[in-house]
Amino acid sequence: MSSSTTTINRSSQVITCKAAVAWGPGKELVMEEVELSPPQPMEIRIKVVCTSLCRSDVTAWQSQLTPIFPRIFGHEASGIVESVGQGVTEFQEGDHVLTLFTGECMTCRHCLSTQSNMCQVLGLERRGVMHSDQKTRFSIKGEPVYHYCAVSSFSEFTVVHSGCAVKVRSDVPLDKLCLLSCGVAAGLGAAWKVADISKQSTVVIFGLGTVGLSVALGAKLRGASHIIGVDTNSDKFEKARLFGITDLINPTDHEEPIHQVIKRKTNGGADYAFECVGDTGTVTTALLSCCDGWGLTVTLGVPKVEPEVKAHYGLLLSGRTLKGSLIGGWKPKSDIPKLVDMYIRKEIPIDQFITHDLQFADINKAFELMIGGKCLRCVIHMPN
Ligand code: CXF
Ligand code: ZN
Repeated sequence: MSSSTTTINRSSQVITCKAAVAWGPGKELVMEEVELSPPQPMEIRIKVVCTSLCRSDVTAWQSQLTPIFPRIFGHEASGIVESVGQGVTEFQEGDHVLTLFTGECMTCRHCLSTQSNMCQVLGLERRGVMHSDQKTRFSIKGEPVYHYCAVSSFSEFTVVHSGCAVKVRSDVPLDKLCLLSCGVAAGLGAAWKVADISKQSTVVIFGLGTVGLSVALGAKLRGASHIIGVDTNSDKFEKARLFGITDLINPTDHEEPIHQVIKRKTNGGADYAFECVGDTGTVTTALLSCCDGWGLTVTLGVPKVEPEVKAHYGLLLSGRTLKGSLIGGWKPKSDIPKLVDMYIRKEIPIDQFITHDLQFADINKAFELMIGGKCLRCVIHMPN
């Protein structure tokens, strides 16, 4: 007699899991039991292992401008593939992955260009739904719960498009790697790929959180000779020195405009300026702080209010460049595995950015720490 075996096809089942749901702007997250659909064609379902809190999660959660609630935030995460949807050949169950808040379809004009990482198909999703059908995969009692950046990692499990995840080697701790899913990759890429900082150059960085300090690290590794850090919170200065910042400025200690202080220190302006605050007034200050001729300002921050940048046209006429960058200009699927290898070779000290390890149940604590300027990265560990 042959014994019968039952194979459970997980990829066709709805599961329930715990997620930290935001019910309104700025409202404390609530642990809820949510239903999560199976991965649809070309999607994968991931068991989230770790997720770190990024400033832009907090900005979007607080924003009254485009309230999309209830919502599951989180876009910087690592996990393990639990099941795959129809048509997925790139991933299989058990693969280690990082989520991507801006994906790579590999076939659109931008994915085919070496000059862009702005995928036209799987780019930044701002409406709280999935790219393929404008629907949510999460629900509570049948009512939709919206996504964030089509990632939503503040959940034990999530579903993402297979183009919005990158496979990583399985011998690297996922509790460290999650930082390469956004913040650290964004800063390093801005320094290396977008600005392509040269040796002996002068660099000024506005905002000394994880992104700003990743820029500093990138600048130091490129041999910049003078790295100036600017932040209104002097508590950040001690840590900043460890990342290679040689000169620290708190604008509240100065009466004259801060770009004048920087111009004096840099003999007429820095070679490179990086805006990592998310304030359009600071973008203008950054432009004013870099030099005529070749000064380059790179913006990385996401503005909380006023999205328009103001600058006198003469700043550009005199040779400056203003350039934006999303996830450091990296093509995430192709480039992030290279950063993972660099971490393994001890070329990128990701661990130094982790100031707190928290359990998922304490996720609101991470928000408090971020708002209070008391952390770099809080890594949130999901239950096993
Ligand atoms: C952001 C970019 C703007 C939208 C949300 C995600 N990236 C990193 O934090
Ligand atoms: Zn982020």
